[in-house]
Amino acid sequence: MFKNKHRFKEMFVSRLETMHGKSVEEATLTDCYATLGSMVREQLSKDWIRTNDFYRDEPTKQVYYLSMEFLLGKLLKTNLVNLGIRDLCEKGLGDLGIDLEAVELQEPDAGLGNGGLGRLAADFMDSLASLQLPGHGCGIRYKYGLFEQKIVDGYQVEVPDYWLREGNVWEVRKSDKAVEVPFYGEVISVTEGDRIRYEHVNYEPVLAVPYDIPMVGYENRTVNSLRLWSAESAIKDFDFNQLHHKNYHRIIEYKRNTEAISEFLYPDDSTIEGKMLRLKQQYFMVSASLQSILCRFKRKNIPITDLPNEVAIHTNDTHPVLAIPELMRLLMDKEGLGWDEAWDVTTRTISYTNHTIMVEALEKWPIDLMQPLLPRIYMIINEINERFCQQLWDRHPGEWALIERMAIISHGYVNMAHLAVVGSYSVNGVSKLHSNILKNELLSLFYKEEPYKFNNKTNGITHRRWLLTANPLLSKTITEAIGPAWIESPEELERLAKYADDVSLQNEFAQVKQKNKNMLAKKIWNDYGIKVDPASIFDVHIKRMHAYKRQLLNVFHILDLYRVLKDNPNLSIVPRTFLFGGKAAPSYHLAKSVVKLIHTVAQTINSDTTIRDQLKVVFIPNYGVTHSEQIVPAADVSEQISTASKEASGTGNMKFMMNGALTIGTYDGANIEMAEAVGEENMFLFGLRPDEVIHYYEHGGYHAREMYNQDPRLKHILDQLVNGTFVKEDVDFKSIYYSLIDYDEFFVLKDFASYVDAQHEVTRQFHHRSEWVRKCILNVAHSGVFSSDRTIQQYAKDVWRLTPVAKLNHK
Ligand code: B1H
Repeated sequence: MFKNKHRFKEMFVSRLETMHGKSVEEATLTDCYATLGSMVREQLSKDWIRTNDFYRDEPTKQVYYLSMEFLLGKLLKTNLVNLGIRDLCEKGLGDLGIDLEAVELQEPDAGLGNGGLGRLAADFMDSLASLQLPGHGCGIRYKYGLFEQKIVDGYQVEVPDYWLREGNVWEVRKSDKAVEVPFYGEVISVTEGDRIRYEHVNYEPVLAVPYDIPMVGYENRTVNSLRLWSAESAIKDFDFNQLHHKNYHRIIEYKRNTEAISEFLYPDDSTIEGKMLRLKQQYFMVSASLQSILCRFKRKNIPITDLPNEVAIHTNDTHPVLAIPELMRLLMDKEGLGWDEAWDVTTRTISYTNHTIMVEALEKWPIDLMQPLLPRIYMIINEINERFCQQLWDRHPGEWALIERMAIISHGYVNMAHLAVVGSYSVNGVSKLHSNILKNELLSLFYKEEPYKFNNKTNGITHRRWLLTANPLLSKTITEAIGPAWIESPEELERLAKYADDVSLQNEFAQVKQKNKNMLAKKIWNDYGIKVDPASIFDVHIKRMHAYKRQLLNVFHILDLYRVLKDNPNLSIVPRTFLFGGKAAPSYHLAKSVVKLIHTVAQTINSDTTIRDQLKVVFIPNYGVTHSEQIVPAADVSEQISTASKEASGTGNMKFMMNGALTIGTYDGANIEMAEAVGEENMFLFGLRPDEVIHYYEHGGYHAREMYNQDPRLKHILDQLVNGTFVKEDVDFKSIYYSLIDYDEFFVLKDFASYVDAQHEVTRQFHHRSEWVRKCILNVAHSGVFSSDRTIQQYAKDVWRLTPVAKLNHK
């Protein structure tokens, strides 16, 4: 269909006419987007069907990646790139006077995720398809994605993100594959010979309707699927008689409650509130996915006990861990297996990744909530717990305290991480440090019992989206230097290392960075009316707003620099532009006041002419995937400054590294492995080490107020928060002030001096252009190992035991 430009143009014009009744001259960019999108969908559909047929007919093990979040961003551009037709389309549209890039930007971001965990799932989908692995995503088709962040007077205001308003060209509704998910009701037992079978009766059914989205591999004709479930009323023919009947209100209420299940993404990163709706969402996704997985498996007509050889089910954090009792339910109640057989199958099928050690993010569901909503599931969890505790008792007779600490159910709560570890065959963390913390701290008791379950899979990012597509200029420079092999095999980027001292490559790199910075500066001017100096250091801190990610530490450094400039009016420094972006959870007041603080500081600094534009502070509102793609290629400095031990891995850190920014960061998450790969001398590491942080948490000994009293810089900064400097209108920053002075849980004051020193070093080194660019090149060169292709290959081999499906590759 897209064989040549001429044919493409003809098709585009005719499709535009039939779809929108418009000529090219009259068409809006949105019309062009819808037209091109539908052409691309059509183009890939044959390969999609072929891939599906292959998976159905051939004996290939499939993996299903269950995740409550898939932060997909936009798909048109990556699909064009992966299909290898972007150049052709760009030229064809160019002839018609249409700018492809502008068309691509019309697509709304699919923001079905909060942050790193959801974006990781999306990157994994890309790697699975690009590596020709039979892997599919299962999630929820939220009607509203993560809220849109508006900034009003410097405050975050949340607005619903109705991303489906104009429809979604990538999805295919599969009504015939809908399944029913049961809620509430009772469980009865039925005796059948010498066996008791349980039946869930009088339940409230919810219809789960799948919408499939193609996941296109890179130039390999493999198209996997992401199946997103939408909740609908299961009352098939709406009985109009009921309208006049007393059930009317109940029906309306049922319909409303049902549809609410897939209405909103839970807008929280790293905190869990015991919300009924969230639990409903989790079970809805898990039950629908497992029913559909089993249905597909059963078409193969092999014994159900072979499931673990044919299917791997991965749970992205504990959010889908109800998959364990749900699989037990289906195997026992629907397939007729006994407990032991069902448990054997389940614990050989399900694997689990932990993504955080933050206590508030470790899911615990009150029994009072779970039992009435999911009576059969709760019953099964209870039985799993009984048997597990019995087993512990046999191994450690009399050790009540130990058993209590490890129990799945205790003090009225179901501990989902414990259920996850007990019910799966593999438990992994997302960086070496994080996996070690799981083994030695958070899950140490479980590690002692079953050490063989534990492993590490350091996160990765898809270099196709984050380098090849997001940074075409750098990609071209790299390919000119070392050839195109890195696109298929990102570890080949390593070959750049030997040219790091090459002056002409350094110049190329520097020019590319400068062009990307110019583009971003222009965009900031167009979108926000702020003038930033493209020659200044672009120092970027973009991620969710959270105390442990320490946006505050960055702000404190800015305030310190500002003071130095005010105290020395003639001082000239390397100008800096500080860029922030990130959403705060709507109920997270401290994070929201940090958003306000950044705006307040930005306003003060940006409007102060006495510092001669040497500092600028910009907050990018509504930060998401698309912003990230525009900002990362233009960054000089990447801020990865979480409190050591708190950021499980981070993935933004890898994106910056791959795009030639230098990292200022702590010894946390994957930063440590980045340093191993590129060498500490090519990063700016500072601050407490993870073991020091853990030691302070366990033994005390850090007194924030002393730091405040000892370091006049800190005293000056903190006082400004409450002494009137920033107290205008109704704001003051008392809550921030006291959160630091009284406790400083995340060691902001403790790490301040070390951070400022590291920042001085950044400034000093930025002066030495050649040396700086050399380091940028080395960072890119050693970033290949952080491709999600490497991560997915490790999961495929060690956890899921999959083999690639090379047969699909008939070009
Ligand atoms: C990560 C979450 C998370 N860890 C609860 N945990 C959520 C927890 O809606 N909720 O309730 C949502 C998300 N997200 C992140 O996962 C880690 O903080 C990052 O360090 C890591 O890179 C990322 C991917 O592994």
